[in-house]
Amino acid sequence: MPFLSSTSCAKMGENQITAEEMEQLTLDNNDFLKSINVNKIKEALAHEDLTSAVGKIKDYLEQQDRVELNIAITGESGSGKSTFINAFRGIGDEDEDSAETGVVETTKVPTPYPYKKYPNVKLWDLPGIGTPNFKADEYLQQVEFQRYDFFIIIASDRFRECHAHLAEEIVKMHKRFYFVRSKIDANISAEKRKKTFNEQRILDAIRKDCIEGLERIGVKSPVVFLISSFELALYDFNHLEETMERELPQHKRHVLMLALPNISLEINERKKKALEKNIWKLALLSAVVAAVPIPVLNASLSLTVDTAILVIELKRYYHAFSLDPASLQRLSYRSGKPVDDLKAVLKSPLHKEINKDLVIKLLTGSSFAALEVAAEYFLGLIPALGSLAAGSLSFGTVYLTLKLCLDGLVTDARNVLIAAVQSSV
Ligand SMILES: Nc1nc2c(ncn2[C@@H]2O[C@H](COP(=O)(O)OP(=O)(O)O)[C@@H](O)[C@H]2O)c(=O)[nH]1
Ligand SMILES: [Mg+2]
Repeated sequence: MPFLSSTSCAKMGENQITAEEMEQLTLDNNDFLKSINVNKIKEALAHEDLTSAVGKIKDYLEQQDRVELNIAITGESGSGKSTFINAFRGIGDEDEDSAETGVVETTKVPTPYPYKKYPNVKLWDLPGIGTPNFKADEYLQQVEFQRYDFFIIIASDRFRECHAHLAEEIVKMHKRFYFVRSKIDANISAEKRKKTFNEQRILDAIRKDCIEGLERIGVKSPVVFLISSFELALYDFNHLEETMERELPQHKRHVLMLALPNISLEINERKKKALEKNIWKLALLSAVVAAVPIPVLNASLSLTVDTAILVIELKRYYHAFSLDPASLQRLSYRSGKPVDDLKAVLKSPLHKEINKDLVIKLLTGSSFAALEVAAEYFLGLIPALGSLAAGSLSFGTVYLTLKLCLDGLVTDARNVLIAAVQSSV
C-alpha cells in the first residue's frame, strides 16, 4: 500500500482553515522566515553550495531544541521535591540519574537535573526552606534566583510562613511561581478511614488553606495545584503542565512541550498540536528552497534539502512521544504490562532507525499523483505560495509526509498509553 494515498489527500481537503487561522499562520510564518535568514540559504544554493545550505537549515532546526529552560523546585525538606523532579522527568526514583528521595536532605547547593534528550531543559533541586534561620531574601540570593525561568514551591502540609515569605520575595524579584500542594494521595488515604469521607470536600479544604495563605500576602486570584507524584493522572498535574506551558514565552514553550514525558492522553494531544504548528514552517522552508531560480537546483537537489528537513523533524517526533525502547521499558515497569504487549500496538513505519534511506523509502513509496493533488490543494489555501510554483510539490510533499508521520506516531503513543492502563485494572 502506498504510504500516502489519495484518500488521505481528499480528507485533508475537508479540513477548511478559517480566515483567522490563516492570518495567524501567515504572521507566524513571516516571523519564521525572517528568523531563519532564508536569504543566506538561498545564497548558499546560488553558489551551488548544497552542503552549506543544508547545514544552515539543520542549524536552525536544532537551535529550537537548544533553548534553555531552568525550573527551580523549592519547598521544605521532605515535602517531596526530589520525587516531583523524578516524576516530571518521567523517571522512577530508583532509575539512573534520578534525584535521591526519602533521605535526610543534605542538599546545600542547587542541583540540576537535565532532561536526557533536551539537556538544556533542567529541573533544579533547591535546598530546603523553613529551617529556623530561614530568610527568603538571602535564600534566593544563595540559590542564584536570576538563573531560573520560574519557581515551583512545594508544600506537603499546611500553608506556612516560610511559603509566604518565599512567594513574596520571588514576586519582588519579578519572577513567577507556581504553588504545588503535594502528597495528596496520602491525605486522601488517611481520610478514607473516616465514615464521613468525601474526597471532593478534602480537596476543597486543602486548596482553600493554600489559597487563603497566598491571598494574605497579596497574591490576586492565586492558583494552587494539588498533586501526587505517585499518581500523576489524578488531581491537578495535567493542569499544572498546561498552565506552565501557556505562560512561558513561545520559544520556551515548544522545548518544554517536547521534553515532558508522554504520560497521559492530554499531554499526547498537546504535543501533537505543538508539533503540527511546526509542519507549516518546515513545508514553507522546503518550498522556498525549491523555488530558488537557479538552473542548478534541480529536483534531486531539492529532494536532498527536503530529506534533511524530514530526518531531523521525524527524529524529533519519535523522541517526543516516548516510544523509544528505554521509555517503553519504563512504562512497562510502571504499569506492570509486559513490554512486548506495549510494542505490539506500534504501527508507524518510524520505529526503525530514522535516516535518509528510510525517508526516501517513505517518499518514493508514495503516489506521485497524490502528492500533486496535495500540492495544488495547499497552493489554493495560501495565495502567497502561488508565487512559489516551483516549490509547490516540495511544499506538499513535506507537509503531507510530516502530517501523516505525526498522526501515525500520535496514534501509536495513544494506543501504548491505553494498553498500559488496561493492564492495571
Ligand atoms: N504518598 C506520597 N509520598 C510522597 C509523594 N512525594 C514524595 N513522597 C514521599 O515523601 C518522602 C520525601 O520525599 P523527597 O522527594 O525525598 O522530599 P524532598 O526532601 O523534598 O526532596 C519520600 O519518602 C517520598 O517517597 C507523594 O506525592 N505521595
Ligand atoms: Mg530531596
